[in-house]
Amino acid sequence: MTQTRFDVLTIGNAIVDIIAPVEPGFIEREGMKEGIMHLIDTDRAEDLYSKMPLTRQQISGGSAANTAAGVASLGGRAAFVGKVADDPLGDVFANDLDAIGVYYNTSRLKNGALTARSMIFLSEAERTMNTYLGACHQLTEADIRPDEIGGAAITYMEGFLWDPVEAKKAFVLAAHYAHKHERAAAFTLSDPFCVDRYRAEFLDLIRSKTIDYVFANVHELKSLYETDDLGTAVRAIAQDAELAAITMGAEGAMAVYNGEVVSVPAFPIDKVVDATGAGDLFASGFLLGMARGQNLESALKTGCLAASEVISHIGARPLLDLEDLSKQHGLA
Ligand code: GMP
Repeated sequence: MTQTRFDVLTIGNAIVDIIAPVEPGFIEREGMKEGIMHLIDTDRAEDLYSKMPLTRQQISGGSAANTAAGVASLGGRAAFVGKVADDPLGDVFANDLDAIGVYYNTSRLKNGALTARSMIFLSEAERTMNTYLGACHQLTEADIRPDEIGGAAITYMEGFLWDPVEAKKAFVLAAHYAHKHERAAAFTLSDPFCVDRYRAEFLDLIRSKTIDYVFANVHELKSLYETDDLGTAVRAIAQDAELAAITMGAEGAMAVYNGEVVSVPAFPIDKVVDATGAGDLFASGFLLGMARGQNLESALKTGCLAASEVISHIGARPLLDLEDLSKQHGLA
């Protein structure tokens, strides 16, 4: 094996979150259901965007992109593959990755679809999301470069990529390139509903060893094996996967590797301000630990520490330098 160029390369939906508070009545007047995620088309996306107050905050998101940002903040060499358009929000997305030191070189989409955005309206009690997927759903095999994947110790992908047919092919091709270069391929189950849509295919990816490392929270894992009992689900994934990393919210996280099970508690924090990104940042720490050959316990602890930072504030990207934070806790 040659030397690696990246510790972790992630592939996923490239989305910008646009967050703004709205006055009472706005949600209802616009025909939205408060607290719910609505999928919207181009016209609706442009209309709603124009109605957002100028005080809106634009923060790049996307699950796998958040993970790459976390790896870079921890001091790792990170890369991201995902599709944005040649438009202002595409610039926001690329600039945010550049600013944190994530390598990002996917060609921009030029056929008219806009960069994906999730407009998040904050009312008194709820976050109401309106997500337009646009360009991010047009990732194809042509975006998967053997030299980039082959240069990454671990390639980590979102289960969400199974929604668009072309992205699914890109996912499988990336796993193939990773193995061709004797690297590891990992994926996250992403969401319990996503697991529901693709259960048989996800199990096949794991059992056929297309994927080496599986990331899941307890809801996703139980959904995969259609059981309410976590122990049953953990025994099943231990049989099927070489390595599984399972997040358990306030209970911490667990890794199962060749029959060995290691658990660590959650990193204590005063208050969970916004749980968005917890799983993404856990993955950053755990993946970087594995890429650097740390033991399971250290990798899990780095994951929990990174997660604790991102849930202490609004937004799914770290605000503190996670490398400094991990040094302070004796983990770097
Ligand atoms: O959900 C991913 C990770 O985020 C978990 O493994 C924990 O490390 C962390 N996490 C999630 N929810 C909580 C919580 O309520 N409290 C704390 N301290 N950590 C959490």
